[in-house]
Amino acid sequence: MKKIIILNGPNLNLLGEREKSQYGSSTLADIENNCENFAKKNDVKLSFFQSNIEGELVNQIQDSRNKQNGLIINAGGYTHSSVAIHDALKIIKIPIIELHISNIYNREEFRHKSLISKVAQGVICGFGVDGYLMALEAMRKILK
Ligand code: CA2
Repeated sequence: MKKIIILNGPNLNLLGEREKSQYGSSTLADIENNCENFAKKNDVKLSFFQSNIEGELVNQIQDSRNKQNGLIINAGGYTHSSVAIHDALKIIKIPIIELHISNIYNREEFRHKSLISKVAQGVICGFGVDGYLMALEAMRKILK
């Protein structure tokens, strides 16, 4: 059974509480439930991790290198600034998909740059929380 980890960065623990016009009304728990349903149907073992702390995300990425077959990451605001997360992702040798709920390219200029994209196999953004399921389906195909 393939193992996939879904990492979420800062503030994504507050999904569904505010900025619903940008990020929708689903909570992170709703997203995890939808992903678990996908996992059950597709014989995938999922893990989830969310942190507001850059170093904790780096630790989790490092831990994933020998334990997971694929990694999906919404690094939140760290997408645009974190050399440490970029470096950690570059070191691991498993496929990586970058994910964003919103379309970062039709928002503020500072969101147009991603340090994650350089080390990701592919990027899904702008499809709302459905993007998590799209990323899982893409990862399932990569790992086939
Ligand atoms: O669109 C995305 O998924 C983002 O990664 C979300 C990040 C943002 O900094 C990126 O540019 C794009 C921010 C997540 C903030 O989440 C909130 C949740 C509830 C209320 C307010 C913000």
